[in-house]
Amino acid sequence: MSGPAPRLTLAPGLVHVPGHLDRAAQERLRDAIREVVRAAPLFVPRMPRTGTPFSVRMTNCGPLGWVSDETGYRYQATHPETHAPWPEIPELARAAWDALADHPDPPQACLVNWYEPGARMGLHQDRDEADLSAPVVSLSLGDTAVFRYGGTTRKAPTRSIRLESGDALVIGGPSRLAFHGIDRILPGTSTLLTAPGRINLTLRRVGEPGG
Ligand code: MD6
Ligand code: FE
Repeated sequence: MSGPAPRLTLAPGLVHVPGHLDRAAQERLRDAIREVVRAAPLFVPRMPRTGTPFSVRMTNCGPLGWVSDETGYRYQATHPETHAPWPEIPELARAAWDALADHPDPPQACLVNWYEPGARMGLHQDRDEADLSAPVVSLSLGDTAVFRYGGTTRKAPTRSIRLESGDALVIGGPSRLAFHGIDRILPGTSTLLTAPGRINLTLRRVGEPGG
């Protein structure tokens, strides 16, 4: 293992850690996510009210998982289709939280997003968590993504960076409610996965602080 990767502060509380996971760790985490997907198959989330499908497919691990359908966004303890409890958060993802979150409690939810080439994620805030004192820690595997971020209002100017396989991103502190999204995936930029595409993990605290 190499030493800790440099941390680039993009805005107060918004920190990019290129190469947080080396190649061996990426391979182990990829294999662990394959097991998660075997236990909790990817599903297609739908927009509240309209039911428009997302272009990413999702699953979760950890005590709680984030789901979205016509009735709204929420965290729940079971898979929306199999109704089984979510599998455990892989050790390496837990370790990334411990290294980067600067929070005393473990993550309660780990959302797994699968992007095929052409998939994207519109500009949004992560605000379905009652505990906004904890950051969201994100890990990227596979093809590079163009990640866009702005301020805490939709009107604030935005910038973009590339998130490569093994990179971590922390959204916390004054940036916890910053708007962000994925403009596109750059197919063929990584050899980690057998299919072109990208996996993103986001680790979160969900409950009330101290709850
Ligand atoms: C993605 N990530 O990287 C989408 N949210 O595919 C997110 O929406 C995200 O990377 C909160 C914190 C970090 C993130
Ligand atoms: Fe997000």
